[in-house]
Amino acid sequence: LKQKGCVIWFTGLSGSGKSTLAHAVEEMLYKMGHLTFVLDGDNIRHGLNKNLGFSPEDREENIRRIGEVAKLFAQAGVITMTAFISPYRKDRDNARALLNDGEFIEVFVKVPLEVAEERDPKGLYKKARAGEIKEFTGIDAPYEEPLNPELVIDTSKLSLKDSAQMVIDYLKEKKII
Ligand code: GGZ
Repeated sequence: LKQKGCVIWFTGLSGSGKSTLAHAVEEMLYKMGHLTFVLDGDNIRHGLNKNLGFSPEDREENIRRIGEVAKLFAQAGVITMTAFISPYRKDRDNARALLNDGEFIEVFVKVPLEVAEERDPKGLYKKARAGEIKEFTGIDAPYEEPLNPELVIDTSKLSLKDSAQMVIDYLKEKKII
């Protein structure tokens, strides 16, 4: 195999750029000949987890299942990227505990709430502020910042290309690719 199976776990607010960044990393890795897969809302929350909402319990179960699926992909030798808010530290730590040391790379996609809210690509922050969506992360639901992430990437300061390159450099440094 050209790469070591691993999980790159992107975490951050809605609108932080997790999914965009994961897909940019995927494109770079693809060009280098590596096998990758991105798990995100499009393929998980609309499928395997379509019976789950956004209560604390449902978010916990969402992340638990994603952790288990990501582990299977990693065992198959795939560079697996997950792009979910994953707001609870405990849930992210549980996902980490499923993998061997060095195989779980937590990437905090850090932007100020004001920046995410300003981007508001789907108009969800606006709805949350208007009280039309309850328990919205960052507004009336918590986001617990990672304490010891492998990487912190501020997408309000770095370009998409430079952000993706940070992940690629990390994978090279750790001899995953
Ligand atoms: C947060 C919500 C909510 C609430 C719907 N809180 O910008 P998006 O649209 O595409 O990203 C958000 C996505 C979050 O799903 P996750 O599976 O990543 O969340 S978690 O890890 O917490 O389980 C947003 C949309 O779903 N969305 N309602 N109340 N985000």
